[in-house]
Amino acid sequence: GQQGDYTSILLSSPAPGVTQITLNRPKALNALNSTLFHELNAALRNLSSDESIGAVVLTGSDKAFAAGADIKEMKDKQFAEVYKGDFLAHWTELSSFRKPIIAAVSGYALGGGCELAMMCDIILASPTAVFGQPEINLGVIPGAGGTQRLTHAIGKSRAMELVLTGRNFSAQDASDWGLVSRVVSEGSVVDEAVKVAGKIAGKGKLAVQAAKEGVNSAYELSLAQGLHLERRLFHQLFATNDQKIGMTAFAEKKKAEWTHS
Ligand code: CO8
Repeated sequence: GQQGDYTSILLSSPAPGVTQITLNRPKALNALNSTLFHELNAALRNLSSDESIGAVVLTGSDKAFAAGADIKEMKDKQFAEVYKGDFLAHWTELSSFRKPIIAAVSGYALGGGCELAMMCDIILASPTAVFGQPEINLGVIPGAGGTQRLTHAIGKSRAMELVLTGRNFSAQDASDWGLVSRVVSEGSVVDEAVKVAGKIAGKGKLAVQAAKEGVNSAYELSLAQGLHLERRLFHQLFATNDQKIGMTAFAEKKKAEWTHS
């Protein structure tokens, strides 16, 4: 079944078209080690090709989304090994996942945990969420997007202060600064994320994929290039059945029955 032989993640189906991935190393506050990442990547690869899945929720426990990369696993690594093996490169595979993925963050999202949340498309936070890039306290720097995605999300001065001091920041700060889309009531973050994922899973998958590609390109391209790509994606959707289905349903005051084609 879906669960496969995973030991560090749990898979569940909380709503039609939605898979929930729960990071599950409770004794290590979901510290991200290589087993966990191999399992996460394998699960995402399976979900990519699963036509029935429209969106994914990624979460941890009440206490920790993830307390960062596994410090014990990496503490004795040598330069030659990490450089030759491009340590962490495969840890960012999630950022090329084409379906929407929503991080539901409770508790600690530190270091690689914060970076993992930032690789997701939407972050919802519990009031208990604690974010931070504490790598400076370990003699290193963020290695999976913390100097880049955080800066894009919250601006240079804030990102610089956080990365240089390594101090944590609250769910409210994360919300005020636009890192997360909202703070939900305590205990409801997974339910809220599943609701959002379920809503997305009910849309036409081609339009969803194009929308995600368009928004993501805003981080990569100039405004002119981004607007050009957006227009092309928009035009391309007129080659799909779902565009005819959606617009005809509107005109006939019916509910669109997407064919994802
Ligand atoms: N790595 C390994 N083990 C960890 C980690 C971690 N990051 N975090 C917690 N643990 C372990 C603890 O060692 C402890 O194990 P044990 O019971 O065997 O002693 C167990 O989890 C419980 O932790 P604590 O007893 O420390 O729990 P507290 O409630 O007292 O404290 C904290 C919680 C504040 C979160 C604390 O555990 C902490 O500071 N953790 C480390 C946070 C950190 O520095 N994270 C950054 C790591 S570096 C990093 O992420 C580099 C990014 C690389 C890219 C990643 C790609 C996505």
